[in-house]
Amino acid sequence: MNAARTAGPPAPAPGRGALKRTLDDLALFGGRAAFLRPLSVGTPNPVDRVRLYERLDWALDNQWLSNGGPLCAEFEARVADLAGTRHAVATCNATSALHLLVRAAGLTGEVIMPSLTFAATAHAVQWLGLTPVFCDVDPRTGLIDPDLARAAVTPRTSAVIGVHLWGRPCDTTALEKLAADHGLHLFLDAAHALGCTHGGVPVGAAGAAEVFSFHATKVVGAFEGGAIVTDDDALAARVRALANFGKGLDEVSQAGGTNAKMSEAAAAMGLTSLDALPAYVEANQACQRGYRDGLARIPGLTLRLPDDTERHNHQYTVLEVDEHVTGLGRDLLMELLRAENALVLPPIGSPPCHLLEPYRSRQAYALPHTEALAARTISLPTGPGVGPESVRRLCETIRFAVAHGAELTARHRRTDRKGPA
Ligand code: T4K
Repeated sequence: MNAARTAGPPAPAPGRGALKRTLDDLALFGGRAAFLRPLSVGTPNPVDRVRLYERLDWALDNQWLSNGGPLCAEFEARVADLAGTRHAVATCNATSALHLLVRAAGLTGEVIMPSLTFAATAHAVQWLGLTPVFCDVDPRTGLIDPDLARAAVTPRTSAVIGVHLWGRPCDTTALEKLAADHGLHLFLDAAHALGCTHGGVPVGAAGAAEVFSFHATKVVGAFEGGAIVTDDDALAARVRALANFGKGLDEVSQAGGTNAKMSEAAAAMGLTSLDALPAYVEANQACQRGYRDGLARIPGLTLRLPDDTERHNHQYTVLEVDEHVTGLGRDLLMELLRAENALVLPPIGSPPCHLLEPYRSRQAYALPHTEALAARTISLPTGPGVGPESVRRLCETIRFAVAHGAELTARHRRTDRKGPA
């Protein structure tokens, strides 16, 4: 990435309240914020604007702006290359990509998936009249537990969707066996896992197909975008046709279709963002190293870092807070950091799908590992806009807060009861 040409906001400057010595120094209790400008999770990664505008100019001159244009084809080739698959079909977003797979496979009835995922995984299925069935995760990984997925199979089950949550690949070998044993379709929601490997192999070729997201907040963004990657020639042709109003499908199998195509503008952005993927990964990794060093040996705090024997995009850094040890709950720690202008968020999957409507009022689930993880974790800012100094400052603030966990919680309760002065 050419930094000089990549205009973006400068890294968040420290506020005058950067150093915390007493509880009164915390912005939560009226002190000065540690960050002058907000330090956010989900800030889009900056792109080389000159290159982006060149590509947009080229598309405008070319007078071909959608419907499988040359930039879209180039984007698909590069995504397939990254995923190690024969095909990539670019779409307007990942939710539509999941819709296409549900339709292309002719799924019916129930689809098993983890509840610890973004709502889109479940909504994509229920929007088409199917029933998502949620199963619990392995508490060590936060990923779908294949044994529990197997236990959830009924005669109505037509598919399983595994999710590579936070870019950590789920156990596709066990899920493939489950699918084969029961004659089910297996799809993978790889929205977070572009550029990651599983057993040294790029994420993308497991199950019948995998789906990436290129939403603005993802490691590679196309403003909005998605892609289905697969080695199945027939499936690729079918989803491509379904994404384009069903054109090209023969009369007998005519299934109608939708419009889920990627525009040339999105492909221009996606390509320019892909150009910088190594730089994004490096920046994310530097943030993760900073968090690992800055939050080391704090009782009650655990960083859920990716497996370092695999290639990873390091986009999501998740911190787990054990309130019984810290004396400070996840929600209060988030409130405290947000007051400091560090706009941390619950990670993707919190709240989990089974606690969201329309699922919550339809069926009660007992998913203890999912609920525990969703309630105890925080997503920390990463990316080129964050920088080591911001990470260091954030870690210092967290360290200070946890060192005074019980005292801080008690004071917050008293302040809360009194209400605003
Ligand atoms: N499967 C999984 C596992 C997913 O995580 C997702 C999407 C999907 C499937 C479906 O993919 P797509 O159909 O979207 O391609 C956002 C994104 O809209 C969504 O793509 C993403 N996952 C999800 C985890 O996050 P919201 O509604 O939570 O976004 P929002 O508006 O609350 O923004 C999150 C943070 O990002 C905030 O701190 C603001 C910041 N932000 C956001 C945007 C859009 C920016 O700084 N700039 C921006 O342009 O869904």
